[in-house]
Amino acid sequence: MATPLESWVEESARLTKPAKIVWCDGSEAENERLTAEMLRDGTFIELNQKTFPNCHLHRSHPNDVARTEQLTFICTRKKEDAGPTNNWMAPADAKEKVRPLFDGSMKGRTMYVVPYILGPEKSPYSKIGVEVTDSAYVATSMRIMSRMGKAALDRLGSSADFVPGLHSLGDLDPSRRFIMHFPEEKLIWSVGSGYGGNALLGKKCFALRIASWMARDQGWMAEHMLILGLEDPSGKVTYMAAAFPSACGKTNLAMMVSALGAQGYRVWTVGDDIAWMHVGSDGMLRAINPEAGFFGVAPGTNAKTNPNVMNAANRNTIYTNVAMTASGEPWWEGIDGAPTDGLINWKGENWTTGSGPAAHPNARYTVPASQSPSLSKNWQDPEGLPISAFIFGGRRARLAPLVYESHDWQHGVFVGATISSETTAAATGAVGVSRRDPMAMLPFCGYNMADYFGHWLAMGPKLKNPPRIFHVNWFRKGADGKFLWPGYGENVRVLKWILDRIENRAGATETPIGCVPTPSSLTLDGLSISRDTLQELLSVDSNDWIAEDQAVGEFFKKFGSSLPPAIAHEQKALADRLSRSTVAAK
Ligand code: GTP
Ligand code: SPV
Ligand code: MN
Repeated sequence: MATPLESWVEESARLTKPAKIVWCDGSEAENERLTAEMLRDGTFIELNQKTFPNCHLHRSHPNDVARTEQLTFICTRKKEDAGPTNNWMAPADAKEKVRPLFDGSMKGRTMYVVPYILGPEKSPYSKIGVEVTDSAYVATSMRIMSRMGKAALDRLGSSADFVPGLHSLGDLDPSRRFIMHFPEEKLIWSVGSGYGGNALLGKKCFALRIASWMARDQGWMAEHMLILGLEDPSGKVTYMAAAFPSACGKTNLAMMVSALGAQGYRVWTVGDDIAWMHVGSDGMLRAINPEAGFFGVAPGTNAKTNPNVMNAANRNTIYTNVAMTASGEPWWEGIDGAPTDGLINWKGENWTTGSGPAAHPNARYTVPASQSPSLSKNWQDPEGLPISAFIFGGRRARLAPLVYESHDWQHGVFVGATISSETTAAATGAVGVSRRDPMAMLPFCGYNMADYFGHWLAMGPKLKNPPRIFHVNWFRKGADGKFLWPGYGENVRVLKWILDRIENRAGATETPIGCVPTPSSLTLDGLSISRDTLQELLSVDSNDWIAEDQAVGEFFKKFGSSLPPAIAHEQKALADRLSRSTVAAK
């Protein structure tokens, strides 16, 4: 008898009508074969194999270079279950709309069956997905980003406990592009895009949108968070998880080379984008990284900002939409070294000064986590690692101080729910526009965000030692329009302050929004930063925050009566603290 997986693959093939079906085993030989095929048909361009062994360049269609949030839907029977921040379609309507786009979409092409495990192979918290796709680029990318192939099939056996994801490139026309999620039946349909989070279905579609739904039902958390370990001079490692919106610094923070290395503070990478967290038997929140690779933003990456990735992405790496030098090496804006003669831009054209960016601003590398020198030796701990702090943040040119600590769990949830950030090139649409992005999950929460806030509120009391909750902002700008804080490896100074708060040895000033470092509580040795700049970085202007809190109140109105009262209460309490502080100042 056919297994549930075999039946679903057969059904998918009846719909998409591929010329042949290949079951991926994840082996080296298979990867070599797919790579050779892609080099032949132009999907892959060979990079310099002497300096970048087994590295390849993929150029996606110019209209398909980032996630497309306006074409991404949560398809639940009831509209309120998707909530006011998601695009919604009824499941039957969604299938009726999209089925014709899959009908015969793989004619004359190969269908790859890509089984994968999200999470460490032996972890009880890991889950299985199977993506069926007509893109060899997707299949080879999934091999880097997840535990793909035989291990997943072995773990699945004849069980029906997997999340099926049907993917086809279609004709790449955005008017026929849909990324559909059916959380009630744990199913994903994606057509018309070959790019990143639209097409690697284990990433945003499963590990965040479908998983967040499962997590709410099952009492755990699926979050858009990096996981890092901060080692102190005694060798003790404290784990922290941080949620920043897309292209706001997660990969860089998780992989940083600490500016306080000489003093014994080091950062170890556990994950750079997604955290799955369960209540451990010890009452700690325990995090696993569902992924096995980094799909990171290339522009801005260099030997100063992220030396670990520069040392990791020089072999066995897929580059997408970067530029290429005359000697066949990858190049992007912000890499070490100026553009050289003969540079080819991300579209494959000769680049000239003034012809726009050579690499697409959302160009990416796909690199195995195992290649990073910063990888934690515990990164595959099956029980997950205990999280002592949550850090929220975003790009805020004004207003938000370098770092502050919330008063307690409920206040911290409010702080996360009010994240605001300027939009980036990670999604199509205008860049640099401020928007609310609660917990950095606005594009990734698979259910009603008001219920999601409720789930967060409910998780704290289940923990003996809930993580302390902080907010950071690396992106505050001065009057000259320049960043006030150097960022990158210097961010360890903020992580150290967070650690010192957890261990009750760092000073802080109470403000209406939370606790801000006293200037002397930050370790600034070896950093040249003026007193004035530091003051500006740490300042909290109550009048500006009054306007901010009102805007927050407006944002929450969209959830109507489903907004948890505790969140509304926090918004009001902040207003009261702010108005008291402005009265006191007069
Ligand atoms: P996604 O993969 O889209 O989720 O992005 P991410 O959150 O992992 O962001 P990433 O670390 O890739 O950084 C995105 C951009 O922000 C890059 O161009 C970085 O160079 C830049 N960036 C990261 N950290 C800092 C920082 O501390 N300061 C400044 N000024 N820029 C930063
Ligand atoms: C993000 O946009 O948050 C990413 C890139 O991590 S993608 O996988 O394309 O969603
Ligand atoms: Mn991300």
